[in-house]
Amino acid sequence: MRRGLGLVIAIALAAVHLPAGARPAAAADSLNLFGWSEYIPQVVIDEFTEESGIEVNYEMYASNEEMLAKLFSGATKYDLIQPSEYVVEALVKEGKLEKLDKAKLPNMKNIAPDYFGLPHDPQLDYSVPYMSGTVGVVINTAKITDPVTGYADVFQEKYKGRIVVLDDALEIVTWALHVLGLPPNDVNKESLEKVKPILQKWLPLVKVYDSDSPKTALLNGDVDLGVVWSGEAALLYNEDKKFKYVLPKEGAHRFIDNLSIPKGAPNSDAALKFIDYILKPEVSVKISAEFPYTNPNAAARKLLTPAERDNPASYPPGNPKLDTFRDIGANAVLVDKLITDLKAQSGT
Ligand code: N2P
Repeated sequence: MRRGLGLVIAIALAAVHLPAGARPAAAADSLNLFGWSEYIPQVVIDEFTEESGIEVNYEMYASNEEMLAKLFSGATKYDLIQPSEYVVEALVKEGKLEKLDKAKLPNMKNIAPDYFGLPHDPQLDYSVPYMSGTVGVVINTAKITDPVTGYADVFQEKYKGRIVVLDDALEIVTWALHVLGLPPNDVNKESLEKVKPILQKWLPLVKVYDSDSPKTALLNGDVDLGVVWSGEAALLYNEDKKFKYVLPKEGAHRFIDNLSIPKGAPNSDAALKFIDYILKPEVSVKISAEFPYTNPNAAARKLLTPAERDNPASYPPGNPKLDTFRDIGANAVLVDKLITDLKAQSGT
């Protein structure tokens, strides 16, 4: 690996096995949307099409790295992507995002003020917050009676074969960094050497890797605890109060997922229309209803039901101050390799 290679280029070069992408739609009134799975309600997309006449081709991914690999494979010209904050930081650095025409985004006024001034895009010139959330521990308290307060409590021999985790290399590595008391953004060759022995113990305990719908294995009783996205934990809690969500005591981070337009997007006007559409409070609450993450839209938050507002996974009590991920450059490739190798060793 050449030194100093940016994250985006490094990821693209590392992507050797790419699934065939959908071809861009030829019609002028169309939008190629590439977003996270289990995140954008179909009803929101359908109502947007009804109102605007713009056909939406919606493709999904389960990690930022998967999105980057496909974006740079060039198989499809996407108009709208949904990168997390650390990926926005990298893409902006490398000039890969269109500057947003704010005159076409009047509903940006609805974004809560604390989403401005963050390091990845302080003025929100290239990204509009879609949803925010945390990653934490979820426990089926009907099955697990011992206290579980952090990562080290989850990854115990006695829970072998009862654990679900996100299928996300960067996430997994940062949990081990937290356990070592190392800053989660200190991801490099040296720190990866330190987390390796921990992960060698943890990964063989895992039964299910799932970033799309980790709630499923918990709901159907395949596993009893795990480390998942907060919105998934919120859905579990809605289903049954026995599912408890805790922010790990060793440290947690919050993510901010955004809508951004890749440089050279063929239908950037349609993309701007979609962004402004989802910023309408009455649309944004529909997203919260189906995918109960932390809504960055202040006007929409006022429309949430008390039950939605009181879901502790969606809106953590005490509103703890949590850091976000930063761009780790080409070290992303080392993270991916470490987890791939360890998974192969552990036979999972
Ligand atoms: C939605 C995934 C949450 C995104 N399924 C985590 N950044």
